Amino acid sequence: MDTQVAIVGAGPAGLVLSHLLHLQGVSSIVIEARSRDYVENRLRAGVLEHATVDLFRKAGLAERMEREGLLHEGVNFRFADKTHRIDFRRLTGRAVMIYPQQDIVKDVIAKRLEERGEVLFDSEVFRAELETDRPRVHIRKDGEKDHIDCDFIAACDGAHGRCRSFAPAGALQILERHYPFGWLGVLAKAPPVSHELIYVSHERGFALASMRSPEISRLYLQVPAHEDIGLWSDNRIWEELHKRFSSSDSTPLNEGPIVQKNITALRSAVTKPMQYKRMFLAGDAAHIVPPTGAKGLNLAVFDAVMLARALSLFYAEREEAALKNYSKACAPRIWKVQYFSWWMTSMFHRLESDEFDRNRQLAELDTIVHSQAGAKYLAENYVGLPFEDFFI
Ligand code: FAS
Ligand code: PHB
Repeated sequence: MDTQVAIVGAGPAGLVLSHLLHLQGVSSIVIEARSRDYVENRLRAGVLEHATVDLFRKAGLAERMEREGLLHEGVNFRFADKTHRIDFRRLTGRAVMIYPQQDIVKDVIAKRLEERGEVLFDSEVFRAELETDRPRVHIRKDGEKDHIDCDFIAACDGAHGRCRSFAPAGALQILERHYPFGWLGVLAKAPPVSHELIYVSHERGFALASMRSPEISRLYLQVPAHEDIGLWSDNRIWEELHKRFSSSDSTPLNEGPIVQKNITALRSAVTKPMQYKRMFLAGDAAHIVPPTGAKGLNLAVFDAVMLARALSLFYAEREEAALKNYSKACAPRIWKVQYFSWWMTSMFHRLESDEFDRNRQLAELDTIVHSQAGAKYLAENYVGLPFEDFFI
């Protein structure tokens, strides 16, 4: 098989990249290790920044999102027994959209296949030859081996992807932070308690009330890192959620059957540079953020835009500068998003610290919700910093 860009991974980064390249007449093949059914039902993120929504609209990917997505013009912070609303619309003129990541994956796969794009499922990339102007990607599918020759490889294979390891030792450096806690996430058939998200900073730990639809709640609890999910019966989960969400100005959470629960460790990581020869990293393959700032998916889309633009310029004008400069061009936004995600995480989670730190945390939250400048700063970062339009 032969193509211009071999894209490893059918997550948001790989799929959006493939679609944007298609709009610019650049061919690509997406190679995905898992089945179509698996990637279309994998529970992940749910908050879309303003710029991500804008891009999907311009790229013709927004039809179902417009119908089923939930526009959120604000968010709620609950601490010290009170709830405070941050009004995104008043502070920034913009909003976020709640639309499940697996629905984005479903929509973009359908669009690619509708446009006769190539997405190879159940095909794992296990090796790549990079020391050449025509890289070769080696694939294993149903035990059979095959390969794709291409001009460029887009490594969009996620947090645990192998593509990074195809670069020689020392070529890529990973800067990272591990947090001493994780998130126990549940999906429950229970109407959300509020029409907007509620972030809680409680003595017992962080909690978050999000949603997937007016019938489905997505709820999170801070738990110790490496916690065994087996220790958390559904009853214990609801008990702990009620304790952390209770405040003098709130209504109790609605309970319902828990249809999915898992624990995710929290980590911050940045790979630099995001390229080696003709292989370019995008999305979680290049950087990981703790989900407290709801940025992972949005940063993956940002990378896809930056890489699609650089590759399109190469094919349109044989212009290599944007490709050479890809890592440098992405770095400022990646570090701003890393900072915001780290900041939200350290502001809301119970740290193994003393009462001084706890009171400092509460004062920080109080400052944010009661200072116009503080609330505006948070709102600007939460709805997402604008990124240069792909469609210029
Ligand atoms: P993805 O991980 O989505 O996609 C990578 C793809 O590459 C996968 O489909 C994988 O199967 C494939 N792949 C891997 N190795 C391969 C190989 N060798 N050959 C072929 N294919 C290969 N963000 C939030 O904002 N909110 C959340 O609640 C949230 N929850 C998360 C929960 C988990 C468990 C994880 C890991 C992330 C979560 N995130 C969340 C962040 C998430 O949204 C990511 O940022 C987003 O999925 C990144 O998209 P991609 O970079 O496309 O990577
Ligand atoms: C989610 O809806 O899954 C979600 C929302 C906000 C976050 C993280 C996850 O910060």
